[in-house]
Amino acid sequence: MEIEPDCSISVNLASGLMSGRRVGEIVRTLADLAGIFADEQARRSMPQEQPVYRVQSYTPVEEGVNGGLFWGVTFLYPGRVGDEYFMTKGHFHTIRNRAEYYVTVNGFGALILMEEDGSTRLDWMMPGTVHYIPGHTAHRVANTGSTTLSFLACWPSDAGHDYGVIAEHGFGGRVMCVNNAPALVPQS
Ligand code: S6P
Ligand code: ZN
Repeated sequence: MEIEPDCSISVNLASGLMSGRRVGEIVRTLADLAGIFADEQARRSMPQEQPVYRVQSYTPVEEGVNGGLFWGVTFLYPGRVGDEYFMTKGHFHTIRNRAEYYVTVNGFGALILMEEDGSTRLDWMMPGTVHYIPGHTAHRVANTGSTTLSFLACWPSDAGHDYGVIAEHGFGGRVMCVNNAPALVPQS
């Protein structure tokens, strides 16, 4: 269903922060990310209410509508669980061929991309980088810097989010701090 577009939505281009009545927001804390990091014991020993990331989104049509676009921004805070950088849950799109754009606003990180056969690669993120995430590609972001990593996103309104495959099998690699630098560590 078309919802009347809201012209009072704006984005602060210096920070990525969106404002407007129709901007939705979710926060993911360490408690929400059980089973996501390699070192589950380390995650459990940290304050569970600690925010790991915050997502704002603008959804001018209903979720599932074919032909619309959604817009969002993610603020991924700096930190680590053991040697693994704070990261998003990661997902495939439910409709597998749906693509997405990410644009980095601030901070430094790694976009972890996994094909359906499990092959996994990284795109480095820094202010101004534009990332085209093709269909059939799971995506997750890790903050490898010491400041908040913020990135804009635009994706089709019927894409949907499939977190199940990632929750069960993870990605083909993890972004870990190895000798004081981020590296993609393959997972067996
Ligand atoms: C939506 C887009 C982003 C993520 C956000 C959080 O398709 O990729 O807005 O939802 O970065 O990541 P996740 O994996 O928890 O949804
Ligand atoms: Zn997505």
